[in-house]
Amino acid sequence: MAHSGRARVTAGSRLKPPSRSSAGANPAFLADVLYGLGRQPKTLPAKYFYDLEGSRLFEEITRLPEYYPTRTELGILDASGPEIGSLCPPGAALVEFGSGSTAKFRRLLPHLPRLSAYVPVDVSADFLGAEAERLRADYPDLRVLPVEADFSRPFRLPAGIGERPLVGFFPGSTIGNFEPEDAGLLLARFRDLLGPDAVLIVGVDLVKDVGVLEAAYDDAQGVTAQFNLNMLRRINRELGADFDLDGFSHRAVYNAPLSRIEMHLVSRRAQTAQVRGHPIHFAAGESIHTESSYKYTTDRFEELADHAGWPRARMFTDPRRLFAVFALQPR
Ligand code: AVJ
Repeated sequence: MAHSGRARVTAGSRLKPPSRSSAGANPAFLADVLYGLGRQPKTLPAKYFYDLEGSRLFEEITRLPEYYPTRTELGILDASGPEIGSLCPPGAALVEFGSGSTAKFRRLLPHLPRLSAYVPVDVSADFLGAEAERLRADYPDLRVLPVEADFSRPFRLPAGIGERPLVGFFPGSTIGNFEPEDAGLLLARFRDLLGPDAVLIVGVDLVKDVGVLEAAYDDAQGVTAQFNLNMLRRINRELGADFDLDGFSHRAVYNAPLSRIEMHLVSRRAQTAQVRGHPIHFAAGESIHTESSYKYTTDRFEELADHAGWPRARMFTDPRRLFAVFALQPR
């Protein structure tokens, strides 16, 4: 299965953009689902939120009044763009990890001095190809070199790119979906990939009032609830399961000792679902942990980055200090 060789597998240990791919394309899906639902407590990997409908629901989430991260990060990129851009070496190539929509790259682009190439890295080839075409049309002088890869695993940059100074771009607080230890390992891998003259621009969601955090993951319109439940809908469709979606409710709680928002699907009653002939029993009130979204203080994130080989950190934030964009340098 996809997680073989990893000692710990927790909900949300992988990422948002990865699975925009089409139905049933991932052969590890069944194994991951049976593995997660066979554990105590039950879990499902957050990466499986993003089928077509899940990606659409996530885009809807980013526009919700309660979901502050996306608009706050875009505001920071606009307000601090000139300063962030001035930290980036002229003529650099920018590598975006889990590029998704490229909307954030487009906001940063005007501030990047003579960018020589844009390298979006994403697991969804279809998505990458379409976005690359649109960018080429809008910026005919920009070299767009998409890489189809899971950035949480080792991958190669396109030939010729290594000669240029490199800027890494990892927005969206995607790093929050990793367990802190894995987040550190990931930053260390980015350091090795990007080299000693790199700059890494990372978006990080900050610790804040519990009410604000929980509302962002449990909105009044119930879009996040639909997003969470869509995981079961996808399992029903792609794995021939028979989850009763009305039998589960969405729950988002802030786990303060671990500084993370947890999303759960809670069984409303005792019930049994079948997944490809495997019975999965639920007690009333039993939950499936579907996602963790870690929140950092600026100090804690700088410490994590420092230990991962990024000792120099500039921090940019919004007036309410909801979100931070870091520009990290290896020396
Ligand atoms: C895409 C992982 C950054 O954790 O805020 C949004 C995903 N989950 N609402 C986040 C998400 C529920 C999002 N990330």
